[in-house]
Amino acid sequence: MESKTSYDGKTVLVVGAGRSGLAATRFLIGRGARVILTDSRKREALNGSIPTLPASGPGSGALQLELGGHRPESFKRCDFAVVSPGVPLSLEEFDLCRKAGIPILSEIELAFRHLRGRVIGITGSNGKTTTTVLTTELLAGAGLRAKSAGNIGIPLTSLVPDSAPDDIYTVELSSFQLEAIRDFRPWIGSILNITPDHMNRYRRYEEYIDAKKRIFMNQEAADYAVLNADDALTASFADGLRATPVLFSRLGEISRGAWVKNNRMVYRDAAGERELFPLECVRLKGSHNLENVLAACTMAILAGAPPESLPRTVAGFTGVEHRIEFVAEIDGVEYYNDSKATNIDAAVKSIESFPGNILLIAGGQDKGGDFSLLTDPVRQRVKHLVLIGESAGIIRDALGDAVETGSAETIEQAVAICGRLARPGDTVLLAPACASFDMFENYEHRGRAFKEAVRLQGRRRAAGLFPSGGRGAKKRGADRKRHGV
Ligand code: UMA
Repeated sequence: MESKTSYDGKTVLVVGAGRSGLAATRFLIGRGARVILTDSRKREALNGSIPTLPASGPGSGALQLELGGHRPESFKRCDFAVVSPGVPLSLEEFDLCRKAGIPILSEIELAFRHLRGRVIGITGSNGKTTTTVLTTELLAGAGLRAKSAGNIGIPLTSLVPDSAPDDIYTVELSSFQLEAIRDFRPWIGSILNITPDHMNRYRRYEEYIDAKKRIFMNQEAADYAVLNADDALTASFADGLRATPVLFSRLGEISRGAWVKNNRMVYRDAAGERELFPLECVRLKGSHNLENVLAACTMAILAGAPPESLPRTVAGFTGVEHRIEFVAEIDGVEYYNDSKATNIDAAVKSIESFPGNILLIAGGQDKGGDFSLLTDPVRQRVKHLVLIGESAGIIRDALGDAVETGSAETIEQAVAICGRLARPGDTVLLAPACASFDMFENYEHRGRAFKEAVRLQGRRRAAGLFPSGGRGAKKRGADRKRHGV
């Protein structure tokens, strides 16, 4: 990895002025490049996030903005282009780069070319963020210098300047980010699982799978490919990789990696089989989260964490914001925020994490998935469904009469409806199965809005303003905050 390359005299086109584009712009200007930053949105729509540069001195005159649309000439006259994850490579203007032989790199690729330290790359349709954060915590708990980055919300480029050879970067990777890598080569790469997602960006499911598989394309035998033995598709990738495959399984025995034996997590490698910890140590809800813990432990051990250092961190890990996050208990009803359940499979897993009596809030921007896959879990565990957002009609049609269904204009209204209908022992769950962009800036914004609505409801109940379905029920620590489960 070249860490000191200068871009003096180079012109770089950065496409997309979101978090990735801005981080790439700052980095490139710091290395002497002249940057053309372009975004289809106008300046007013970009929330004032466009960087300002000094009028004179280093960096002055290095930034040219092209907002409110993309100018074809810029795609023809740059040395290379850096594409943000949210910008599809099918964007017409990129054909101009391709015709002129101009490389198009993802922000992750740019970062990798300069990063000092080792990279653990984690992708998959679901569980990426939880696994990324837990892996980082397991490594830190073992005294290693680990940091999370990537799709989790921290552009990898922003960490390059302070990176050091001893660092380990646990990088959450989306299929979008992997589409435009060239040399990116994680020391440890993992695909946790694959189910259809982002079908509004890909023409065929295979294209999405192929994008995910790119995580392994530059690996060599000294690298590791960590795969889920319980997911037939990802397990099948083990054959034909140059990297050394290491598997994890919650259902069966495997020869190398982490698995479950007699309700205990064990790890087996050339040194033999070791018990890691009893499953009761895992505080996260749902079998999908057990897979995330297995994956994280496997990667942490491969990256040098002593197995005996893991139980303490696992037992203290209560999850990540917006992923089946416990928000409050109000009048005996528990509220959970799973705003990150942005696809159908994630919503199914979320619903299946609870035994039943769920009041579900779902809906948002449709990504082209098959909502009828929600029918069985909803029929079995959901007692009332409140739909929000653009996709409300499509979901209602797909689910038919599977459950009593209502709708709401806002998330506050949806929480209020659920609060009225819920009885003690019930669970109100936000698991949208959709993207958030029709009503919110992103899923974090949606999750925060949900949590605020729940807390408001708690305060109103405490003030006796609204009678609840659970009125008269013994209040079990109303609004008791207990993040994660
Ligand atoms: N834009 C154009 N031209 C286009 C399309 C978009 O200029 O043709 C512009 C938009 O107007 C916008 C910018 O591109 O201003 C958006 O770029 P972006 O969506 O890539 O936003 P970033 O802020 O850079 O966020 C991205 C990831 N976003 C997406 O993949 C959609 C973030 O993941 C990630 O945290 C961040 O980089 C840092 O790495 C979010 C996400 O939703 C959480 N990811 C998807 C998911 O998890 O399902 C993949």
